[in-house]
Amino acid sequence: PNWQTAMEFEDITYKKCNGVARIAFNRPDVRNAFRPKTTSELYKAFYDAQEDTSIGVVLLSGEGPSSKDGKWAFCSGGDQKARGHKGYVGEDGYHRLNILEVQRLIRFMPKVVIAVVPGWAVGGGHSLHVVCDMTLASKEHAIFKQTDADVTSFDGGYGSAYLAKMVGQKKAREIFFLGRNYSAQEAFDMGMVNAVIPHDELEDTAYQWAQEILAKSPTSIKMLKFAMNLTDDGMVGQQVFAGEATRLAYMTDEAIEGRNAFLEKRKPDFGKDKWIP
Ligand code: 1HA
Repeated sequence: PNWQTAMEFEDITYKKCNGVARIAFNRPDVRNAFRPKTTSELYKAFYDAQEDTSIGVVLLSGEGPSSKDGKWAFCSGGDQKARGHKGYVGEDGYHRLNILEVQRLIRFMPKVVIAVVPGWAVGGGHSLHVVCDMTLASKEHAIFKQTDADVTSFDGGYGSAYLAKMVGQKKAREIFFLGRNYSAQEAFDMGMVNAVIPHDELEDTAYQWAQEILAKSPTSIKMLKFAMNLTDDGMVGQQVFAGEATRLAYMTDEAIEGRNAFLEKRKPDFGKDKWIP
C-alpha cells in the first residue's frame, strides 16, 4: 500500500491509503507506552478518521522495533514516568485519564477498528486491543499481558468486564489476577485474537482484511457493529444504534412529508396505507 501521511504528530504516526487509516504508537523505546500527549494525539487522529467519509477501516498498531534492543510493541499502557500522585500528568500539569475517551471513540465510531499487534500488548495497551473490533497478532512477537494489578492502574471497564465476555469469566480473571504472558496462539485459542500472522506479513494482511471489509455495504457494517455493541453498552449502546435508525428514517418519504408539512404550516399527510407490517 502507498501510505500517505495524514497528519504530523510527535507520539504517533497517522497515515491513509485507499479507504484505510493507519494509526500507530511511535514511542518504540518505551514499548509504545502512552502519556497524556499520546492520548490526545490519538483522539485527534481517530476523530479525523471518523469524520473522513472515504475511510471505512482504521488499523491501530505500534511502530518498531525499539532502537535499544530490537523488540516490538503494540502498546505497554500508561507511561509510568508520566504518573504523578493523582494520576497521569499532562504537559499542562493536569491529571487526566483520556485513554478512556479514545476507547469510547474506537467503540462508538461507525467504522471497523482493527488492532494490529506486532509485539507487547500490556496493561492499558491490552485494553485497547480488547476494545478494537478485531485483533491480528504477530506469530513470533506478540505477547499479551495484564499488569494493571501490579501498578494499581486498573481498567474496570471494557478492558476487564468486556474481556470477560470475550474469553469467558475464568480466563479473564486469570489474565488480570496472575498477569502472565500469553502468546498470539494462546490469545487466539482464548478467542481474543482473530488470526495469528507471520510477523513479516502482519501489516499486509491487516491491509488485505481492511480491503475485504471495504468491499461490503458501509451501512450494513456500521449497523452490525452498533448492533453487536448494543447489549453490552446499555442505554448508550441503544442511543448509538438508534441514532443510525433515525438517520435511515430521515431518508423516507414520511420524513420529507413531516418536515414539509411543518414548514408549510399544514397537517402532514403520511398516506392511509403506509402501516406496513
Ligand atoms: O490500565 C490503565 C488505565 C485504566 C483506566 C484508566 C486509565 C488507565 C491508564 C493506564 C492504564 C495502564 O496502562 S496500567 C499498566 C501500565 N503498564 C505497565 O504496567 C507495563 C509496564 N511495562 C512492562 O511491564 C514491561 O516493560 C513490558 C512487559 C511491556 C516489556 O518488558 P521488556 O520487554 O522486558 O522491556 P523493559 O526492559 O521492561 O522495557 C523497555 C523500556 O521501556 C524500559 O525503559 P529503559 O529501562 O530502557 O529506560 C522500560 O522502563 C520502558 N517501559 C516499558 N513499559 C513502560 C515503560 N516506561 C514507562 N511506562 C511503561 N508502561
